[in-house]
Formats: sequence, C-alpha cells, structure tokens
Amino acid sequence: MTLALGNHIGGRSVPAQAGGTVDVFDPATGELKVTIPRSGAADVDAAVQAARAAQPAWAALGVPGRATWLAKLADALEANAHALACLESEDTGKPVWLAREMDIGRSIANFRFFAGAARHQDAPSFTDGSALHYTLRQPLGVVGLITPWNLPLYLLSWKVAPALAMGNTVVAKPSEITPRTADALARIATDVGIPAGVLNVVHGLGPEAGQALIEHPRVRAISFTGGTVTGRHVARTAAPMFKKLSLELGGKNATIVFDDADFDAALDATVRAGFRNQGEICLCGSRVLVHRAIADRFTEALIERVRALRVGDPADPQTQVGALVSLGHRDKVEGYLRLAVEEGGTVRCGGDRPTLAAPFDQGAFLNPAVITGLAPSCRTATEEIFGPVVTVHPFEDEAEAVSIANGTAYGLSASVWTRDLGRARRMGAALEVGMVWVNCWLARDLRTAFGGAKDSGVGREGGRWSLDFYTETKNVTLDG
Ligand code: TXE
Repeated sequence: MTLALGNHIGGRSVPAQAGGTVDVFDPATGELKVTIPRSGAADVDAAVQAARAAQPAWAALGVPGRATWLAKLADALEANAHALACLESEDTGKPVWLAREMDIGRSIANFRFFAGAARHQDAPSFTDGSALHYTLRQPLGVVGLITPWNLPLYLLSWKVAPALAMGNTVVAKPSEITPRTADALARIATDVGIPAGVLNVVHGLGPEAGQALIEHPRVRAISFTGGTVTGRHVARTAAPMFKKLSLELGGKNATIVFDDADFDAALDATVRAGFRNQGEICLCGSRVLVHRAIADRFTEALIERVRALRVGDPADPQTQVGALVSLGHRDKVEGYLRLAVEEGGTVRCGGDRPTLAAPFDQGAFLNPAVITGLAPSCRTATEEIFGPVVTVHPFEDEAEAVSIANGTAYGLSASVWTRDLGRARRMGAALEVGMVWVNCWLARDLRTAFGGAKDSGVGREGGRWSLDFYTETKNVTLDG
C-alpha cells in the first residue's frame, strides 16, 4: 500500500495546497512506497509564517530550555532507532545495519552534542579602560535547511540541532528521493511536545519547494548540502538577498597511501572510504593514490577485497553494499564506467549489475568497481561519480601525490597513510581541502570544523562554527 506523507507545518500534517504529489520508490526493489506533497511557494510561505510565529517563544526558552527539548528528541529518536533505520534503508537502498549504526546513531549524537555545545558555548569579551565590549549570539529567526538523499536524517539533524539550539525556528526541505526520516523526525518532535511551528518540513521538488525556500525574504539563512551545480544556483539566488549561506557540496577525495604506511590498515580504510554507503558519501575516497613502490601489490590486494564485498538485500546483516539511491543514479554511475573505458582505463573488477533474486532484481544494484590505467587528470578521475567506483593512480613522491590530489576542482577531504610524522604534517598543510585525516578516515569529532575548500563549498559547520552560523553575532560596548 502506498502511504501519502504530508508536510509538517505548524504542528499539523497537511497536503500541498495545489494538491499534487511526487512518487517515492524503494531503490532496492523498484517498489512505489510513498508519495510526498509536491509543494510550491504557497506551502513554503505557510511554513515560514508558522516558523515566524513560533520563534519568539522558542528563543525565550533560553539555552537550557531548548537544550532540554533537544535531549528529549534525542531520547525519542533512540527509542525508535530500528524503525528509523528501516525507513532510511528503504528510501536510500543502504544496508539497515549501516543506517542504524551511521545515520541514526549519528543523528541521535547530533542532537545530544548540540544541546551540550549550546550550553557550554562561550562568547568573547574585552575591556579597555572603562569600556566593556561583550558578544551576543542572537538567533537569526527562521532558517531554511536543504538536504540531500545520501545521509538523509544524519545531515538534516546536523543542521536542525544547532539551528534550534541557538533559538531559531526551521523550515526544512528534504530530498524528494528520501523523505521518510524527515517526516518521522517532525512527527517525533510533535509527539515529544516540541512547540508547533518550531520544526516545519516542506516536501517537494528542488526547483519548486527548494527554490521557494531559498527565495523567501523571511528566511535569514540557508544551509544547503547537495551537488555543486545546485549549490552554485543556491548561492546565486540567496547571496544577493544577503542571507547567511553555508554550502556543503561535492567531493572527489584522495586516499593517499605511502610505502611506509601500515599496509593492512591502509587497505582496510581504502575499501571503507571507497565503498561505504555505496560510495555515496561526499567524503568517500574515490581516488586512490598509491606510492609506486607498493602500487602493484596494493592494487591487487584492493581488487581482491572489493571483489569479496557482498552486494544485495539491504535487510541482510551480511550485506556490505546495498542498492544505489535510484535507477537514474545507477545510469549516471554506469555512464562514468563507460567513460572510463573511453578514457583508456581498465575496469579491473565490478561495474556490472549483480544477479539477484526477486524482488532485488528490479533494484539499482551495481557491483563495486576498481579502475586502473587512467590519467589522474581525466574526467572519470576528477568528476564526482558518487557511486561504488574508485580509480587507482600510482605516484612517485610526495610532490606528485600532492599535485594529483589537488588536481580537481573539489577540495573537501583527504585521507593520508604514512608513519612519517614530518610527511604527515607537510601533507596536512599542502592538501587543498577542508579536512585531512592521517591514518584514519571519517573520524568525526563534532567539535571540529566540517566543510570544504574550492568547489566543495563555502563556510564551516560543526562545534562552534555551527553555533556561529546559526546566530547573528553582535558586539555591545558598555561605558560610563
Ligand atoms: O542533488 P541536488 P542531486 C552530488 C552527487 C550527485 C549530484 C546530484 O554527485 O550525483 O550531486 O544529486 C534540492 N533550489 N551530491 O541531483 O539536486 C533538492 O531537492 C533549492 C553530493 O540529488 O543538489 C535536494 O533537497 N533546492 C551531495 C537538495 O537540493 C534545490 C549529496 C540536493 O539535491 C534546488 C547529494 C533549487 N533550485 C548529491 N534544486 C553531498 N555533498 O553529500 C535541487 N534542490
């Protein structure tokens, strides 16, 4: 049976005013599961009005009051964790265990962390003779949050938690491909008693609902995570309105393995970084750069490991790679595999569709692929594929590794594997990215800055960077 989700506006579940809907499919089976409202400017405006009405009372609760609500929300998410993981898996195609561990686990952590971070925030003050200068961090008002399909609840909670903690109210526009955990979050928020209008969710298509949100004059900030092309459009629209903007965009990240690295640890991490979440994480290491001295051995070991990855039923705890997010996205990834061959590469494993029993024979599955023999500057090796595909490139020395790693328009993250501390520090400084992991990958500490350089985005979130983004900083000087 197809379930019809509503928008959450002012604590009520409502259809789109124009009445249209958008179909949402389970990418592992091709089955139509839910419909969402096809919202437009009128729906977004209603949500912004609800958020505006709720904001003064929400702000007046103060940090301790708001933090208490966020903690309650975290507890309620935890109590519903398995059900949420199943929804996330059905929307995205990812394994249920991964959704539980990564998406839902980290969403709960985001609410707990930002409740604490807001309580523990400090604000600078300065004295100068008789003058006292002090800093106020005041809420912006209504903020617009636009999120993608790869980590739906995780990325939404990453924005909702600090926005609410700092006294703003929210209008969220989740991806039209993966709407269900945003719907669940809004319901759970209502169930635990978070005041109506504090967290509003408007579903719909990017160029319609998303566009109306970025254009709305009462929305004072936009935090967007998604593709670079869309991010550029969001910036073009919102920047002339002087909205605060945070753009977390794509990546084409290098895993750089030197010959002095712990071989097995580097190999493990290269497989995880390349193929976790089907390669659909902006931080995935889709370019594997290997020191020439170990390149053949490492590449063969990598291929063996990738061939052994289990692709299939997302509910099976043994599954390591689920379905891609949609048949259309698989087409895009397969297009890059064809391009790789045209560009002179060899697909050493995967890249074909697995043979799976019904109902998964209708799903967007793809065997994980390793490609060798490509120039590091070619399109396959520099454009974001966002699927289970890595390219391998040997390098001679540190300088060449840096030059290859920096040779894309993106600048999100890198993972460096070496036991040489001096080299680790030099690489940390030389890589043109927002985040460098040495001898680890995706090690997240919510206090650290998260964000990208170059075409990977503008601004930082995480810890105090999020608290700053979701507030207007005001200096007050007292004298006399
Ligand atoms: O993302 P979009 P798509 C990359 C990845 C992927 C590509 C395109 O390479 O293949 O982007 O994915 C909303 N105004 N990433 O097309 O379109 C949209 O509804 C306002 C990397 O799915 O960027 C959704 O909620 N909003 C990325 C959100 O933007 C608009 C994760 C993201 O969708 C809009 C996802 C508009 N005009 C894709 N148009 C990452 N960095 O993690 C669309 N949207």
